[in-house]
Order: sequence, then structure tokens, then C-alpha cells
Amino acid sequence: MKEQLLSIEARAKEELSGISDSKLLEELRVKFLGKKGEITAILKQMGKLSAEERPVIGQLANSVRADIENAISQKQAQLKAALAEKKLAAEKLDVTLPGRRGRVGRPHPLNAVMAEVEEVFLGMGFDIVEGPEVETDHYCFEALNMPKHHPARDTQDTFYINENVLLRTQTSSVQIRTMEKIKPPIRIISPGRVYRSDAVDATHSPLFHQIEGLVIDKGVTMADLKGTLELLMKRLYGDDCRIRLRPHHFPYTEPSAEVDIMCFNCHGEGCSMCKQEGYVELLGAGMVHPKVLEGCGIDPEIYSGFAFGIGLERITMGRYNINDLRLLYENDVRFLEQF
Ligand code: 2NM
Repeated sequence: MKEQLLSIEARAKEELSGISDSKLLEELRVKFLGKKGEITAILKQMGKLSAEERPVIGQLANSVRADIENAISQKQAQLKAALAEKKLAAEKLDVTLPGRRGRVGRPHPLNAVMAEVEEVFLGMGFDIVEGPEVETDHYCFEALNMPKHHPARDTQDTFYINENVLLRTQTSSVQIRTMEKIKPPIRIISPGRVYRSDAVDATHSPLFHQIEGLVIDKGVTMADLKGTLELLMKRLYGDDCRIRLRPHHFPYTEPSAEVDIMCFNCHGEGCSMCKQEGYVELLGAGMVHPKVLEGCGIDPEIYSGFAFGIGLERITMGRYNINDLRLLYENDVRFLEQF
């Protein structure tokens, strides 16, 4: 029996060494240590032994069983560790790898320049006022000293919704609404979308953006107009930029002027970019017409004021050297990414 027990131990250990999964390990445990296992079978025959042999074999059987149990639990621990190792390796995450960079957006050039212009005027104490894009004949034309049959009202230029309602062709309507509503002093800019029935080309679009400005107070002169616009242009284009005023005509201002900026390319010398002029036309301006003031309930004997209108597209194109207006509306990321 002693030899049997020692052989069981030796076989158990040998078989154990070749086992690599927990299911086979359990089968092995049942085979050697189970109720119908080899050790139990030996113990059942103990009755045949003499009184002297019984405790010796009993002790040996117990120690063999303990040895096998030990070896099995060691193997169990090994298998468990190997399994965990395998699982970890499969789930490996290298936290030192570089991350995926998110794409960061940025303001559209039109919005960027709009924000810059607004910032300059806020710094001079102007308020920013917005108004409706769908306007009435009164606010877009009548109140601006453009009576019926004025050429600017031509259906060729204006999108009419009906005889009296239209898409605003300039944001002057917002200035009129403001003068009707609040008493001088007034210092506002009115930025926004405006509409004209134009065919699309490099310099025309049926939808574009305007920033108009209005200052009304006692003793406001053309010098205030020029100083205000000069400061804006220096902020946008640099301190060495110059502007000049040329006489012009608008129905809503008297006197009126077109404002040019010194050509960035040739600094006033004349080149192909400015068509040998040395200056490039940038905006329109003037002293608000007494009839316009009167129509809004402001006494032109007491108050005077200046107004101006800037095309946002034009100053944006000048600012970034863009030669085709359509680039600003196509939203091609390859173009927009540059700003
Ligand atoms: C321009 C040019 C000159 C202008 C005039 C007024 C108002 F309401 F005061 F009469 N608002 N905007 C004005 C003057 C607009 O745009 C080229």
C-alpha cells in the first residue's frame, strides 16, 4: 500500500506538470482526491491492515493527499495568474501614445473684421444697434430723402416683397429707427446684412454686409467725421494709413463725400492695384441732411450729425488681400483655414 500511495503521488505530480487549463486540473483533482478517487480507494482497504500498519499507512495517505492538494492549489494559482496576464496583454493601452488632435474652428474673416470694427467703435463710446432685414418703404427710402421714383428705389436694385415691404438695401433704416426713438446725443453703429438684386461676380453679391454709423449732437462737424473714420482706418490698416474725402452726392447727406484709403500697395504713388490713383474707394459718408433730421423729429437748427456706410466685404478683402468676393461665401475650408 505504501508503494501504491507513493506511486499515486508521483503520477499525480507528473500529470499536474503538463496541465495548462483549469478544466483539466479539476478532472485531475477528482481522479486522485475525489470520493471515487485513487486515494479514497486505498483508504477503503485500510481495514485489511494490521493494527501496527494502519496508523503508518493512514499518516502516509494523509500526507500524500496534503501534498497533492498543495500542488493542485499552486497550479490553480499559476493558471489564474497566467490568465490575468493574458487578459492584461490583450487589453494593453499605451497612455504615452500621442492623442488625436481635435479640429479647432475660428471666426469667418467677415465676422473677424466685423468684431474688430465693433471693438473700435465701442472704444469711442458708440452703441451697437440692430434692426429688421425686412423693411418698409418708409425706413429704407422715404425717411432718407429718397422720394417715390428716386433711381435708388428701382425694382432692378431692390428685392420687393410687396409694394410697401422690401429687403433693406442698406442699414440706414436702423439709423432712422434710432433717431425716431431716442433723443440726441446719439452715437451708434448699425451692422448687418443688406440685399440688392445684383448678379454674382468678383465684386457683387445679392447679400452683403454693411456697417453704418451715426453721430448726432450739438456742434458736430465734418472734422468729427474725418477724425472718426481716420481712427477706424488706422486701427484696421495700421497707423501709417491715410484717408481722403472726395465730394460726392447722397440724397440723405449734405455735404456728402466718398472716402478713399491710401493704396496699401504703392502708398499713394499709383500702381495697377489702385488703377494709378494712389487711393482706393472705401466708403460713403456725409453730414445728415436737415430734411432727414427733421423727419425724425430732430431740430436741425439745434443739432447736426454725420453718418457713414462701410461695406464689410470691401474692407475685409482689403484687409486680407482677397480678390474675389465669392470666396467669402463659398465656405471652402481650404480657404477659410488661412485666417
Ligand atoms: C452711407 C453714406 C452716407 C447714412 C445716412 C444715414 C442717416 F440715417 F443718418 F440718414 N444713415 N447712413 C449714410 C450716409 C450711409 O452709406 C454708403
